[in-house]
Amino acid sequence: MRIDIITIFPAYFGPLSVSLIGKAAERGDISFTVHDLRDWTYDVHHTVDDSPFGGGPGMVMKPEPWGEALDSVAPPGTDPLLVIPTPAGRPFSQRHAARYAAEPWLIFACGRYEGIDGRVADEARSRLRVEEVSIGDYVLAGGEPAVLVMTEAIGRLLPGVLGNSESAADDSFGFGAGSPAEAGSGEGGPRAGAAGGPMAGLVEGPAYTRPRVWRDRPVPPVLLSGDHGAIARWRRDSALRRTAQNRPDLVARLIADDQAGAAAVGPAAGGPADGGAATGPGELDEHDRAVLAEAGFPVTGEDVAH
Ligand code: JD8
Repeated sequence: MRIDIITIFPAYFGPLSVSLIGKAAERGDISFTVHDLRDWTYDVHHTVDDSPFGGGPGMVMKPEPWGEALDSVAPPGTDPLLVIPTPAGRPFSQRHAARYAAEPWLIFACGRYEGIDGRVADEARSRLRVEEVSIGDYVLAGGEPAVLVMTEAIGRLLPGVLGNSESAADDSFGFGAGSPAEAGSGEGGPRAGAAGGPMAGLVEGPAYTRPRVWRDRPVPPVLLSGDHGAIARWRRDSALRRTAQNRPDLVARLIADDQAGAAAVGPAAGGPADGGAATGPGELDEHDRAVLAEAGFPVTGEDVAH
């Protein structure tokens, strides 16, 4: 994968040379090129900003340096995906990360000040695929930190980047029935669904390692049992409880998907009268519903059946 980054703070991306992304770059799995936007300015001050038309606080990034930079980095006839971080963008999610990881070439445009003149994205859309994304509902001072976040989320999904002890298969927020290709183009984050791993639509529970007892705190005994079925069940329960505690929005989506799913396979849809053993990933089984009910999310099978 090729990644180009255009910024007025090239030094911000030193961290790309460390940890697993740095090793991936060393191996050539990812080729990073960081461009200084000021290279496309010609006045003695290498000016990249100017005051906003219509008044208001702060400065706006001028269109000319950006136009020339994008013409140079993505010459006519090339087809990179241009990603512009902005607090006004679509919520970046694991789905975006998976879809972007399937792209051969990404360009990230890092804005600063009050943002980039709006015509730059419009002009770019006349010849490139352009996506404006936000990494979260808080305000940063520029796009650079968002690009560091996204390059890590994308890079770790590339083949060979994660060590074999790690796997992205059962990531939190694993997306559901939809393929990565659907990711991002349509609204909405991960959807617990058939294709997702055991953690589809959930956040993970806590993890433990040696010593078995630390400061009089033992590791949950089931994890030492060797009973992989019981361990998997315990981990899913732990994930359901933590998701209910910290991400009620994800539980609401799980329940909605489960009801939608059951509606699709339930008696009304000619499915087995008992709604069938709801064991598919993303579907809630009786045990899941009991755990969620105990965590404050009463989901009776009845709700699902009708
Ligand atoms: C790009 C300029 C700063 C934003 C005036 C503060 C993403 N989740 C996110 N929060 N903030 C950003 C982000 C902020 C940026 C730029 C991304 C370019 N700023 C501006 C508007 C208000 N200042 C982001 N992704």
